[in-house]
Amino acid sequence: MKVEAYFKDILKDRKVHLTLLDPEEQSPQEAVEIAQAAIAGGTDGIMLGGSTNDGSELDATAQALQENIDVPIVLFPGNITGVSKYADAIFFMSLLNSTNPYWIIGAQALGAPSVKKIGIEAIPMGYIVVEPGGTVGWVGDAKLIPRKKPDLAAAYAMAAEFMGMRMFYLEAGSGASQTIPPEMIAACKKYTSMSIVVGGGIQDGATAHKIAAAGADFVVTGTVVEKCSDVEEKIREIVEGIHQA
Ligand code: 1GP
Repeated sequence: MKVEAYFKDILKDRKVHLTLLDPEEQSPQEAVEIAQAAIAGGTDGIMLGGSTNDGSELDATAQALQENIDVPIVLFPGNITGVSKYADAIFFMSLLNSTNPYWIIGAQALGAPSVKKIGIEAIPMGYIVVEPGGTVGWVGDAKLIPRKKPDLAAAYAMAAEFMGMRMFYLEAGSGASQTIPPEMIAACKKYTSMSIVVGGGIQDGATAHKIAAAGADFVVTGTVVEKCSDVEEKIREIVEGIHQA
């Protein structure tokens, strides 16, 4: 089954948790160990990417994961170097609130031929960066959506849906001190029928629950597994919070 259909199938019953790994943060073998622990804790898929990516590290990590895990591996590209033939799919994203056309469509055009060539599934996704925004906000020249303006986020979501995108990612920035506000998630959910993805700064089950209860279909965590000693237990706590929503 294709990855998007696989996730849609899960969404009929419950919400989805994805674990984000940055190939630059650990060796391929360590990435496999973290992924296996996260899967044991209940994660539904592994996202691979970062704001600064080296293509060879990405390939090595994606290949090691493909040989050792069964859940979908989805690329989360930070630039044109974020493509690998060892993944199952790619979130083909446009940073809609960037002020720089490179991040809205330039990198996508440059990367599209390699996506076509390797033939992996491309899942169209609108992506916006909200305050505080972190590294991706800076790198992506984002005009950060103010936290107190849920309607602005919803306007971007509606535009993304009208342009044919099927997923919409609200990003607070990796390691953000504040997560996406629940009212903003609820507004995007209310005005569109896309799958809403939320990430940035989610570190515990209670927060994950709040995010999912507000309307997120996908909850993404990354940094938390880099910091904790028991990945399986931490992911289980987060996944339980999401499933209860
Ligand atoms: C970053 O939204 C993701 O793109 C995950 O953020 O690393 O804070 O979990 P964290």
